[in-house]
Amino acid sequence: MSIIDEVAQAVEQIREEEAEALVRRALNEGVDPAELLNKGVLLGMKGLGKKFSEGEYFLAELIMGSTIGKQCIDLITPYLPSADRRKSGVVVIGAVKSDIHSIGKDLVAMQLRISGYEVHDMGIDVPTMKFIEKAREVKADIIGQSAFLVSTIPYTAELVKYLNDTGLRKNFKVIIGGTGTSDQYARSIGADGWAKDCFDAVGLCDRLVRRE
Ligand code: B12
Repeated sequence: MSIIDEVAQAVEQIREEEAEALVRRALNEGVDPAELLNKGVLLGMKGLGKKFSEGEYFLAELIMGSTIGKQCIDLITPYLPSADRRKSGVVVIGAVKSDIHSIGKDLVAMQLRISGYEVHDMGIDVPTMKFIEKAREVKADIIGQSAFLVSTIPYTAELVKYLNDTGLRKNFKVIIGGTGTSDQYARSIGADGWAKDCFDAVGLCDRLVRRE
C-alpha cells in the first residue's frame, strides 16, 4: 500500500496522530502534495462521509474525522504550487444560509487564490442577499456558493432568482459546488457552472472569466 493510501485510510479510520505523521512523512519524502491531498486526505474524508451515511459512524466521529482531515489539509497547504499569475478575476465565495460545511469551500478559495484570483470568502451560513451585496461592493466577476444539505441546496437557486429579479444577473457569473449538487442541477437553476473539486473550480472560473 502506498503512503497516500495509508493517509486515506488513517483519515477514514479517525487515527489522528498516525494521519498527521504520515502526511508529514509523505511531504518529507517529496510526495506530490496535490496527489497527497486528493487521493489521500480527500479520499479519506469521502470514506468518512460514506461510513456516516451508512450508519457506521455517528456525528461525533464525523466531527473528529473532519477535524483530522482539516489538520492534514493545513499541513499540505504550504506545499501546494502557487501560480505566479496576474490577477485573474474577483470571486465572492461562501457557504449558503444554514450550511456550515466549510472545508471544501476553503479549499476552493485557496486554489483560486494561488491561481491569481482575488477571493472574498464570506464564510459559512451566508444569507443570499449578503452574497449579492458583497459582489456589488467588490465588483466581483463570479459568485461561488457551496451547499451540502437537501435543505440548503435550494438557496443556490434563490441567488439566481434574486439576481434575475433585480436585473443584476448579467453582472455576475454564478457557480456552485458541494456534495449533493451536480452539473445538471447547476444548469437546472440557471447557474453558469459547477465543479466537482477545487482544481476543476479553477478551470471553470478561468473559462468563465475569459469567456472561453
Ligand atoms: C465534514 C462533514 C461535516 C462537518 C463539517 C465541518 C466543516 N468545518 O466543514 C460537520 C461535522 C460539522 C458536519 C455537519 C453536518 N453534516 Co456533514 N458532512 C461532512 C462530510 C463527511 C464531508 C464534507 C467535506 O468536508 N468533504 C471534504 C471536502 C474537501 O470536499 P467537498 O466538501 O465535497 O468539497 C469539494 C467539492 O465539493 C468542491 N466544492 C465545494 N464547495 C464548492 C463551491 C464552489 C463554488 C465550487 C465550484 C466547488 C465547490 O470543491 C471542494 C474541494 O475539492 C460530508 C460527506 C460528503 N461526502 O460530502 C457530510 C454531509 C455533507 N453532511 C451531512 C449532514 C446530514 C450533516 C448534518 C445535518 C449532520 C447532523 N445531523 O447534524 C450537519 C449539518 C450542519 C449544517 N447546518 O450545515 C450529509 C448531507 C446529507 C444531505 N444530502 O442533506 C453528508 C452528505 C453526509 C452523509 N452522507 O449523510 N458535516
